[in-house]
Amino acid sequence: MTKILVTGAVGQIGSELTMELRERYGNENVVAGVHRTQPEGELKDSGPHETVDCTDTEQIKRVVEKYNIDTIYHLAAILSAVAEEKPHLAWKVNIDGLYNVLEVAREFDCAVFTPSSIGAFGKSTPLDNTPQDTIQRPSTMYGVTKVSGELLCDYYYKRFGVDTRGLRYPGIISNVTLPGGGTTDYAVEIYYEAIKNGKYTCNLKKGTFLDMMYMPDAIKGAIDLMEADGNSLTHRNAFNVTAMSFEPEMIAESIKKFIPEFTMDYDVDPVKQEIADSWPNKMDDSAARQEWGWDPQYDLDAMTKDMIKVLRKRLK
Ligand code: AKB
Repeated sequence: MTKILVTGAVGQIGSELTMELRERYGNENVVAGVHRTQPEGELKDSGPHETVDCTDTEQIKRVVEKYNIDTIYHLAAILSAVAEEKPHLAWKVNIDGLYNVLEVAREFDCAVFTPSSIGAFGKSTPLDNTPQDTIQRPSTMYGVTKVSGELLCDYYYKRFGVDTRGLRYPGIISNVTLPGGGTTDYAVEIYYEAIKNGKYTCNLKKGTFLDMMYMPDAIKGAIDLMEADGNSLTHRNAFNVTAMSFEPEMIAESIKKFIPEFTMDYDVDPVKQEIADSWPNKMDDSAARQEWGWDPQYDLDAMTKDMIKVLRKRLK
């Protein structure tokens, strides 16, 4: 019987992933690991939750033992823009936290899913059609922690046999929980502002292409990878995955198809712009497609249509 712990369960990905895992594996078999923010609503009521600060090994161990956990989706992390503001905290959470999770996984024989990111690349990486295996010399603390995390997970698999797996996520767009402190957050905020005010001020400049993905694909990707036959995986911990690549004008145009009066202007955040400029324009995700069948369902217009439909109902 699969028994799952999700760390960072109230975060942008965690809140939706936890609910999907409960749907598939049974509510009582999926523990929401929460830290400062408490779960609310369905997330709180549908299954167990426990305090899990990933920087505290004993807390992770206690929950893994209590629920007989065999799989950990380790989503607790500091995102790119906050990591530049608080590099020491980013190291502590993203690296020490991951190390603690891997150590507990080694002791209790758990499989571990860890998200990496387009942030694991840097300016010397080929930015177009970024290969699966390529130069990774990021210049941000977030990137440093993501590359180190990929390598640490590879090491735990090779050295200790821990079943580690992971995806290099692009910007994730969702309508349940807002992201916090990422460079790609504009692509979520723009939908909320389009519905609420009919306009948006973008903090990345025109022409900034980045990979993106709608949340249902992000969640399906994580679960499909964890359910894949391990023997077919060569790149266990850092699969490039993308569903679309766009720049701000393109998402604005997509929104205008549904809200014709929508307008956008720019007020560039230099820190976020510098981070975005060091990330790929578009990754090559053929390894994920070949090794475990990655096949995203949403393109930009399909995502926009769904985002607007859901947010219109909720925000009006
Ligand atoms: C961020 O912008 O920090 C994240 C990411 C792409 O890893 N959304």
